[in-house]
Amino acid sequence: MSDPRSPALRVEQYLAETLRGGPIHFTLIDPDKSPGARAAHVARGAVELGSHGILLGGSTGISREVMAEAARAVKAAVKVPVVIFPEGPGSLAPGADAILFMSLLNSRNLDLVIRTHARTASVVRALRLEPIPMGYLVIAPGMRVGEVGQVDAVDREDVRGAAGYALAAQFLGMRYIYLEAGSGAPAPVPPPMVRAVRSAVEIPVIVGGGIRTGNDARSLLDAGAQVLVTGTITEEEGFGAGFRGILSEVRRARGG
Ligand code: 1GP
Repeated sequence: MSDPRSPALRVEQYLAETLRGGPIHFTLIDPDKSPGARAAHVARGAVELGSHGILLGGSTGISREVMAEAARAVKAAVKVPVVIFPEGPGSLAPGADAILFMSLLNSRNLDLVIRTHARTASVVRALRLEPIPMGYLVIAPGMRVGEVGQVDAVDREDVRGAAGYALAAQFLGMRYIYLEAGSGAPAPVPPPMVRAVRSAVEIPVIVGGGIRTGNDARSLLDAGAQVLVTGTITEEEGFGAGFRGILSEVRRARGG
């Protein structure tokens, strides 16, 4: 019998298998802006257009009730994984498949590096959320997460610095590295930085923040990004040309 404390790595298995076919896309939904049924509607539309998973999170001070309601509604609407992108302990809620169990690598606040994790790991287990070990690295400008996260943002030209963080994350056992320019950033993480990080590590490279067009997506995919995350575009423009262009570049990179 399997150990109930160690649920199968269902989402990680899905990610590994899907990534074997090429890069993938995740849609970030903020349950504060798109609660319950609205979140389900966005998720359904995104998945129909080819998104491979749903992240829930992204605002400040999200409540457990709002997160739980969104998780339940989105789970009922789509078959792809539903993963909590935590903003703090309030984001820990039942109903999702997994949680990005992430250390904010370049924060000056130890709570965001490890201390909150120590306080909440048992809650993650009790909620039966699959923890996905991830290094989270904020690149300038960083936007709101850069401020709230009290980061020393990595300069956009500092490709060696970013690669160093990523390799350290891998050596510490983290299984993904997320390069974050910040939600709503005027430009995504620079492709040369993505290229340097991708060639420095074996773990999958997730890139998010400021991806608004098919061209943005293409540059990042050409540089080696394996997971693209977008949020603002669907909030501001719905499923228009921008979102469709991004998904079509992901499909093209997968050879489809
Ligand atoms: C936030 O990187 C994501 O963590 C999404 O950013 O809202 O700019 O798409 P956008």
